[in-house]
Amino acid sequence: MNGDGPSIFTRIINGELPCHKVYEDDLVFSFLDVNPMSTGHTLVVPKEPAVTLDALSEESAAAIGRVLPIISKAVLEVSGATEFNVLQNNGANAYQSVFHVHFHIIPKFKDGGGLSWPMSTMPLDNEEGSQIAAKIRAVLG
Ligand code: DGP
Repeated sequence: MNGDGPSIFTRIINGELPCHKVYEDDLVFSFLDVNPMSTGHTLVVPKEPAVTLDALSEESAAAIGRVLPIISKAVLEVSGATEFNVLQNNGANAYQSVFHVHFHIIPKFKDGGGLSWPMSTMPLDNEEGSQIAAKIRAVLG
């Protein structure tokens, strides 16, 4: 749920809306993206309707983690790609448009087809890095 009733992905999972399904188990559902960035662009979605990854249960996260490599391998075999990106957006400002956790598997082709990546060339400041890493370690316990 995201405040406006079930997400579009929950409705797909429930069979209320059509999709090109590629995989399903008790906790995970996977289907082709309706606006593919390249041939074979596939979404892997927990059935649990968490909005963002940080809100997902460990059980669903483990289930997703188990199948991501397996589905990726199948997508590569079918698309003919040997390289791919796994992308996961959280929050509108981070380019999330469907507010139900999902992972994109996006085959990358030599001709440029697939995801473009705006790589940073700004080096991490060593002192700032030490402080941030220490704070994250403290939160993780
Ligand atoms: P994101 O920006 O990370 O929230 O990506 C959402 C993706 O979901 C986007 O690539 C398009 C896809 N999508 C949105 N609505 C539908 C739908 O109804 N069916 C399918 N198959 N994909 C959808």
